[in-house]
Amino acid sequence: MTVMTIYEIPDAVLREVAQPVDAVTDEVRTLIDDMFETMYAARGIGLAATQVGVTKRVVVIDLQEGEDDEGKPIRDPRAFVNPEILSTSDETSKYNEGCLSIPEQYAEVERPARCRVKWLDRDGAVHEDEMDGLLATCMQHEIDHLNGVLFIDHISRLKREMLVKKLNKARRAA
Ligand code: GNR
Ligand code: NI
Repeated sequence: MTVMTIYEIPDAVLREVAQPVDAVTDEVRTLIDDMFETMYAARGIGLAATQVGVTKRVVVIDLQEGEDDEGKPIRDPRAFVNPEILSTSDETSKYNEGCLSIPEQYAEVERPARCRVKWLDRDGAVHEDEMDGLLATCMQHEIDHLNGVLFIDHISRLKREMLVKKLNKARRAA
């Protein structure tokens, strides 16, 4: 198990379109395990392979809701290989999004409130499900990464420029 490097803007890898996985092999399962370790270490709720510099269509999500009696997070790791949005609702919802590739910057993003998604699990089995709430938002955010799209592409140019300036200022101060 390895904590991988998370690439941040303006790294060019974040703008690449990821390639579909043709078979869920042990190599893909190792990537999934390393992505979970990386995501938990960074305290994120989702991670796309693109963010760790691997341009394959692999996503991990754990909404990390709740903790046990000892205060440890109750884990619900979910892996998605070749995730595909089949349809989206007309109804939208707004969520204050963040991204591990744009550290500590947040902005309200409007997206479809629900989406129907098809994917392969870590054993290569096909699944299809209707997602809503934070899971729907996070899945759309992660599939965007696989297509080289970031949440800041969904906000106004003025807000984007302000956010990037804030990030660069925080980086200079660090
Ligand atoms: O940790 C994350 N939180 C988050 C909050 C709202 C909407 C999407 C996300 S995903 C993000 C981790 C990340 O960058 N995934 O690509
Ligand atoms: Ni992100």
